[in-house]
Amino acid sequence: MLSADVARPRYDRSQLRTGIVHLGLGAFHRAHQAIYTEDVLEGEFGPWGIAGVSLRSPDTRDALAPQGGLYAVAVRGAGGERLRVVGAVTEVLVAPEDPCAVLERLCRPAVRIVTLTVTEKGYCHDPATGALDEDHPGIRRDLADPGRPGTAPGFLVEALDRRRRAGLQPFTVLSCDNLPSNGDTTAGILRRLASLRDPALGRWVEDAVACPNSMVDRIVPATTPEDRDAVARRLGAEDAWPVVTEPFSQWVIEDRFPSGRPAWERVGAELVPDVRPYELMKLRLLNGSHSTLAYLGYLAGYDTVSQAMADPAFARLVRGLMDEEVTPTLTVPPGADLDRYKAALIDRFANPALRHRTWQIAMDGSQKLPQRLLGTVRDRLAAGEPVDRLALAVAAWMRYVAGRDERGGPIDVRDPLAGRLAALAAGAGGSAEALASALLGVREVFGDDLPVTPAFTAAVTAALDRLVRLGARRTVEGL
Ligand code: CS2
Repeated sequence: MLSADVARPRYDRSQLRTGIVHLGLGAFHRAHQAIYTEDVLEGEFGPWGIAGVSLRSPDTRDALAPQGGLYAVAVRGAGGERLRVVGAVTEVLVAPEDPCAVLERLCRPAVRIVTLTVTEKGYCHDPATGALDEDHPGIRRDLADPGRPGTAPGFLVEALDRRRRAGLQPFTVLSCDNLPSNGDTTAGILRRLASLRDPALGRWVEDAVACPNSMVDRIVPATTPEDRDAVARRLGAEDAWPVVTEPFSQWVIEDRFPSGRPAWERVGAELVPDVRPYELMKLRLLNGSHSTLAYLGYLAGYDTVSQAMADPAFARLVRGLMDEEVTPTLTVPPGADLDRYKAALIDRFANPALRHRTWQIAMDGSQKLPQRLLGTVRDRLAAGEPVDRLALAVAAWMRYVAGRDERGGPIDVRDPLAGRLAALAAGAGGSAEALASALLGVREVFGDDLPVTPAFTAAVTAALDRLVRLGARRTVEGL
């Protein structure tokens, strides 16, 4: 028996039909897009059940299948915790176990939208340019054997091809990852992969498949065993994998859904003609600060974002980064109030009820830096303005991926380029200058321009030198 104060689906789940396939069924999707769809179903029932697909591990399926897809969301904020059981996920598939089943779902006429949260690296693209990485091993495999895909682009293109041949409408592809112009980027990747297979398919993808841009925002740290136990106690039932999140949630979507969509605008999503200003505001202020806190905070010995934010020197750094270096590069989105937005961000980062690990955010930096920090750097440099805090964040990433913490212990660096970054760092010996110069040469991160921009390379090298000599805490304090 569920505790009486826990909200649960009020619609008849047995009547729920799948209209959305979601690739990348992680905690973020379950605490964000699935909640909006759940709210739509509560308000006005419709054919919008979600078939979730894990592209790698069976863990989520193994947790959710015995629960019939139900799971709990714990929303933790200043006012305590609210619990809710969500019913929108109708089934969970594990792509590597059965790619044919995934393709079968993607080809159902009733499926009208495919949403994606596959993280930056799941797009198999070059992070500096946004173009498909044609040498990506997964892409090469999917080109060689398109009927058994492994990557997200491979699944989408194969399913689109089958739909085209069957005379079905394509689905709308809605990226919900923190990429710049995530819809346009996805469209370019799909078009390229499709035309490598068949120019006619490439043209059809270009003409017929809508890929709206979207900005997604909710902080959803990885669930810990303690979270699971605490949720079970409050729920009055076991949930093998609940998700824990904050009260804040935002979803801004470009309204291009030729074959229909749930009425997400009725439940708080913002449907707008142009997502770009929202996206820049979010990627640069929130995610840029997050990555800054992650690398510097980790090096300074802080396990979580809220611990780092409790250090006045770090709180000052984030405020300075946002106000002095990021804000001048932004166009204020219609109706937004940047001062309130930034104040809310500070509160969200400081939320002690969330244990968001610096190590978790530090993951995949090679895929994140371009849109979180380096776009801002380019705009600042073009305006002839200083980039001190941004350069410090980049230097902290360099110190981090070199793989040794400030006490000489190993850092578990997770990044698709980890091996190459570690080899470059090893080749640089202990010198800050050599390390900066070696890592600035990683073109997928810094492009062709930044490594030859002295104002940037000098600022990064000076910051890295301070980090190596003084450590992260004292460097941040000395800003
Ligand atoms: C974080 C994001 O892990 C990360 O890199 O910066 O997941 C962040 O929590 C979300 O984008 C918030 O919307």
